[in-house]
Amino acid sequence: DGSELTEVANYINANYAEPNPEMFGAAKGRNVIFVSLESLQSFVINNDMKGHEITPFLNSLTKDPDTFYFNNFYHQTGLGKTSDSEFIVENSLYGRNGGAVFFTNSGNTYNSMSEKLGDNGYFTSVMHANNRSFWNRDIMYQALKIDKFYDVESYEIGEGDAVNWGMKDIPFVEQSVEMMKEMPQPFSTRLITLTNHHPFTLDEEDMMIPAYDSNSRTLNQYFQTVRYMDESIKVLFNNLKESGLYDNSIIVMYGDHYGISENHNKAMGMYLEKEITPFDNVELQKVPLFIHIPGYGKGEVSDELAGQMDVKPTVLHLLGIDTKEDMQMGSDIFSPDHEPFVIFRDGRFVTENTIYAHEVCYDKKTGEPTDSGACEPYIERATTELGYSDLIINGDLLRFTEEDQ
Ligand code: GP9
Ligand code: MN
Repeated sequence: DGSELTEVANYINANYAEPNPEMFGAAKGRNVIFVSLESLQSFVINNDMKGHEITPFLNSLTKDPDTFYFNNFYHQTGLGKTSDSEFIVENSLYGRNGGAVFFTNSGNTYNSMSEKLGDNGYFTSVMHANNRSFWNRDIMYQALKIDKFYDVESYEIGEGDAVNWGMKDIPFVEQSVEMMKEMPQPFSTRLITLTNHHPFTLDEEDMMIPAYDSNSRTLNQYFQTVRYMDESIKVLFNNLKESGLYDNSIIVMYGDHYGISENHNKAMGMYLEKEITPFDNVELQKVPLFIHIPGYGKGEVSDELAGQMDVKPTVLHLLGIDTKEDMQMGSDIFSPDHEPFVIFRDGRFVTENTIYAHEVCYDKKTGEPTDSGACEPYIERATTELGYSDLIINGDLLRFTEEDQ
């Protein structure tokens, strides 16, 4: 009821971070092109596999003056995988603990990023070459007030254009840019890539680097599909430049969730040359975040500790859109008041000095268990925050905020 909402709102207000005046509105009026990078983890960035660069294009972006690359950024998804990442980025709220919120709460009222962008004159969409009902997207996108879903029916999948789960990323981005040219501007769209999906299979002609040779076929092939996805992002940038859309857009790209599960710890340990502990498993939940602002010139590699929850306020502030009244769990990464604290859906968390996993408090620097006192205050905060997010979703509390906004 209303009193629950007040309690949650008080918590959220107390954690609000004022935008950085230098960044607020830095991309005002521009199109926003989000790219959900399927299963991309940060460990491959600026790394090599037997001397082969795995992500040459993304690596070049980490050194690009128009790009902010966040190397200390975590996914916060649960069982809803890609759909959870979409939910988090749209709402700055947590998904569900034991299932996909896209299925369980698609009838709720939300105050999504797409809705806010729509209110600010944007045409909003998602582009993804899969069936529209997968993850219940067709229904949830209505609740999120997304204007249009370019699903598999919007694409022409010619001979040799599909592998693994469906359309290959390169023809997908090529056709997506063609459709972007027809969108009313300013627009916001989210491209959801697919080729780098378990079980990471690829046609031989698309293998640009060899497979790895551990006991895990999954990890062995992962490097090759990541390399292919990286190539598709290069194609995306080139085609955006050719289309004339590039200069008046920003491109925000993030890994949606892990690709290599803990079942492959042994192979992962061989690649990273260390034994994988629960501490390392938390660190392996890092996914890349790139914010590319053509012409900006003052980008950098940032090690600010942040998570997917922070994307919504960060991007809205870049566009000069206020979030002071929003029921959001994240905060603007560029804000001087941004709090370095990332909570996972399962209760694990990361702070500046500690990592908490399976009731053990680890020292961030050594990776060794430490006095639980260092984690204690954050354990309560994590429980509170997850609980408040659940309260909002289970009680459909945002329906009470609609009228007075
Ligand atoms: C399917 C794609 C992959 O449409 O988003 O889903 P995932 O299995 O990663 O959640
Ligand atoms: Mn996914």
